Amino acid sequence: MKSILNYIDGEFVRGKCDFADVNPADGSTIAQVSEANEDIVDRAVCAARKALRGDWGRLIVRDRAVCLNRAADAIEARFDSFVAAEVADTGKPIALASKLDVPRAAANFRAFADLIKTAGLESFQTETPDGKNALNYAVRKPLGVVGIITPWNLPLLLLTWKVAPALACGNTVVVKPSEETPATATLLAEAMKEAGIPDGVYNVVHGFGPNSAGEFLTRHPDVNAVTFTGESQTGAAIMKSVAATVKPVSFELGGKNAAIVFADCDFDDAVSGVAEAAFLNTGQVCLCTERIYVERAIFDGFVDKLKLKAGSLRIGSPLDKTTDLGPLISAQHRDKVLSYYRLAREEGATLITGGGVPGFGSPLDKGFYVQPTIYTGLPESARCVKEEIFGPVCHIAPFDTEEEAISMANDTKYGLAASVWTTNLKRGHRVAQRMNVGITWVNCWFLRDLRTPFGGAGLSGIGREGGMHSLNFYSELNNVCIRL
Ligand code: NAD
Ligand code: 6OH
Repeated sequence: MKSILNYIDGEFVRGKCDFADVNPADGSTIAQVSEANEDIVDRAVCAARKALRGDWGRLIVRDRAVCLNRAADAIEARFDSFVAAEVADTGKPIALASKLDVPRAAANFRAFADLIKTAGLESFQTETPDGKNALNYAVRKPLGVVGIITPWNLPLLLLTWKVAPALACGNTVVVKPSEETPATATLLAEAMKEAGIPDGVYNVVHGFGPNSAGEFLTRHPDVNAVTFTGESQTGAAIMKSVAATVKPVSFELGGKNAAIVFADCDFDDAVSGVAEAAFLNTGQVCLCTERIYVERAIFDGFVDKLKLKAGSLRIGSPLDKTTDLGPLISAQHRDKVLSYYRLAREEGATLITGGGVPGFGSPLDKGFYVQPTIYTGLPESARCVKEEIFGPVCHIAPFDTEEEAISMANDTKYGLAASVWTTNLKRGHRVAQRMNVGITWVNCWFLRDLRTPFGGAGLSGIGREGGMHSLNFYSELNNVCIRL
């Protein structure tokens, strides 16, 4: 059986206990993962601190950028291994991992290599009371050791989205990937070595959250900042854990995202776009749409067409290049999603399609599959309309006025993303700007430019990453004031 080990100071390190890495497509065990205890997490943090004082800490910005580009090259050189590891761990279709996850990992490194070379900082000429001048300018310094904790839905994409800017700013990192998907963070260690990134700059510890590697990392006094992507409740637990040592945090959390479809939309584009937003990665993307508001004039036609789209999705083996929908991540997560399918019935929903588990008559029956599911007819107060389900499921409700649609879309404690579907340019801008979220897409969804601010309001997060926002989070700015 394959072992997945911790990675500290350039060496693979075994802990005292193992846990199983399970393939969600058939329930088989892929590997045994070595869990880091508190001592191993401490060794990783010490190695990261030591590396700050070594060659890495002395690199000029241009050479750091070279290292990041070499990391991207190393990912691309091992493209097939990264895809295979991500597909086995997550059960996502091979076509998706090849198109989205692994290319984005390389793109994350390249984007921040480019940005750090050109990033400027503000300066001010300040008039002093005695009629003279002072000059203020800021310098960018690393925060130090950054703890990075990531989820299982887009493991390599979300990990590198944080590792790349952290390294661009000269930090060192200790990463704790999800216990469900430990493989690609570990493979990245090999790519980092190949890229010539000094030992101790990138460290990996494996394990769970509470009373395990996640908590040991967030409460470690020598970790200078924590960046986290995952559930809102986990964010709350991490806030408590970092409070004692007052660490800065950046949180990208959950969502209960809305799509608003106006009668003047390009109908076929809107159906395709919303179907992708509801079902991509089996609905396990924080940005996925679980609430769809459709103008009454096209409501019935839209529901029919979305049902056809859901019915045409090919559910099957992640290794089949034509598969659209793989399994959910785990038996536990499938239980959660199916509990919402039951709850929707209890809450009085009309089932349009799905609502159960597909049968294959093959080993895939041991996988954690569910059917893509569409409901209508729930009141806005229903738990299925309010709570994040994180599966291939959406609820469609009609609206009559723009004002009503905006108010329903904004009636949530989350605030991550929204999409607006209309061919009326003014309406597109007007509605998009009134969404209480971090990102609104008009006539598209999950179209990313890595320089833009990314994050959420309310329960969906704290802070923004992306472009300069990432550089500013991962840097300590020292303002120098000189009396002239
Ligand atoms: P999760 O919060 O359960 O776990 C995420 C990570 O946190 C894992 O590595 C886990 O081991 C760790 N963790 C758990 N408890 C911890 C603790 N007390 N201290 C330290 N670490 C702890 O999330 P998940 O189930 O892996 O991912 C699904 C959730 O993530 C969904 O809510 C989804 O919306 C959200 N998500 C958000 C974004 C975003 O960008 N906003 C992106 C992806 C996923
Ligand atoms: C959540 O599941 C997806 C998050 C996406 C990003 O963080 C990104 O940078 O595209």
